[in-house]
Amino acid sequence: MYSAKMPDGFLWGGAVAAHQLEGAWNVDGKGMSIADVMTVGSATKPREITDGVIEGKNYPNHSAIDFYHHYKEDIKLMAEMGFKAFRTSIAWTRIFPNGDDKEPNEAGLKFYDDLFATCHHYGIEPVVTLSHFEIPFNLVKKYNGFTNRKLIDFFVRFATVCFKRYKDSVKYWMTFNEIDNQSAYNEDFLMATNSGIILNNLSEKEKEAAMYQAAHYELVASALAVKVGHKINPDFEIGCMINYSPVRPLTSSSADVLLADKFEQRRSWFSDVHVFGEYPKEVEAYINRNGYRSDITDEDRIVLKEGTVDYVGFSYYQTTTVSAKNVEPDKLNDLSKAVAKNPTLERSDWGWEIDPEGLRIALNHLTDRYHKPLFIVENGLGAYDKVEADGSIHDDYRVDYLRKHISEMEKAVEIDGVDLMGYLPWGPIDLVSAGTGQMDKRYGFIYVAKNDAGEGDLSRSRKDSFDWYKKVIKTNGLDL
Ligand code: P53
Repeated sequence: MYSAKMPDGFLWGGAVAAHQLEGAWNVDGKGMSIADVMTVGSATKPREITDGVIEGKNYPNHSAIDFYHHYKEDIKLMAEMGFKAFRTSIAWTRIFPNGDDKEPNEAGLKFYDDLFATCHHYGIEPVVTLSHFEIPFNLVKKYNGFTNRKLIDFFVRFATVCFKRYKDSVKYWMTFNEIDNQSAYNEDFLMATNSGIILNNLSEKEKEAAMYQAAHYELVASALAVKVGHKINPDFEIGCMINYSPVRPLTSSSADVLLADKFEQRRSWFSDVHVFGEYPKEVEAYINRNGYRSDITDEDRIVLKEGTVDYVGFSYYQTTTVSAKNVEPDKLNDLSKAVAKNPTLERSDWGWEIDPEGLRIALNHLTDRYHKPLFIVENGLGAYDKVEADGSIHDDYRVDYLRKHISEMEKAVEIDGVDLMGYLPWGPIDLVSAGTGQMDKRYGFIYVAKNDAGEGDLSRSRKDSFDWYKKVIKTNGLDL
């Protein structure tokens, strides 16, 4: 298999999000977030988003893997693998429990002081997402989330407090996790997690309009944060974060090819605005034609231009295949309607298509489009693991998946000249799945004894993939 040494300083590590591992959901002054009102689901059953916390329901994020009290031992294990970087998010509700509070919560700020100090103790660079699917629930209820312009101020206040407090302990930042997920605006889960919008009674048109308006406010909030951040510390590297899935036509027909292009335009505009500071023509025309995003000011357009990002962070899980049999190119609105099954690819137990070469394609597309450094901040395979009688876990399927993806990544760097900052696969330690709320959909090199029903003593152990990834990092990617 192809392999190559990565450049010096390449950031090998892993990525998590606060709400998926910390637990301690109401400890030390933390407020309720959107993640705290999502029940457990499964591969076939969506998570329920409840109106507040309802007695008797199973909310897996409330306790998760209790990283809040185990982070020292967990970071130590990551250091043992040789991690150079660790991506996590700052739970907004630890800092501003209601989102619209005037003053931050000191106990929350202190937790991240200690976490980042622990990382630095082992020479691990923290990489921090500001908003990762954990908007304060009070902002959802009181303001309808990001459909309200006031949210810009609340987010910027939160970002500013974090930038000032962690000025010397965090260099790499991202503003909104997978901001482009909401292009599938009919999905309640994606609108709630991206923008804090509860859709219940909206028509499809209203949902789409809400998405374009909310995303606009998020992009303005992101640009303002980038500006503030660079003032606080000019050495900050502040990126955007998208869920990048290269698009391809199911057949070579012009209708399929045009649909694939339209799909790409309608999905990549979020990062276009982040990187170029202006809306692309196709999306501007689409928005105007439909009368969406009624509130955009001249001042907003200036802010977008002034707050462009330093790098493009992205998750890569799968490619997307589209068919004009599903939707004609000129009728494309909700992107999920265009998606077709790719007959050439295998799938995970959760139906996610597995396509390692797609990662090389992604790295090339993004480089050609943006001419910016790239950062792979998520990639990985969610799988069921089996614990043997002696406690060992032989996750060769995980190693196989990651090895193939890393090999393609190394081709992109070595052969295609892509400027890549690092590789942070998702969930180096087992955690709560965002999409399903399950514990048994596992990504980790480190196993955590807890299952979907919430049973287990939370003990940590090394899977076979632990030693494999350690070797990969030690050889800077040469020995896969
Ligand atoms: P889970 C949807 C589509 C692609 C990535 O996902 C997604 C989602 C939301 O589920 O989420 C990202 O846990 C996200 C992480 C998440 C990870 O991918 O559903 O940034 O929070 O855990 C994996 O298997």
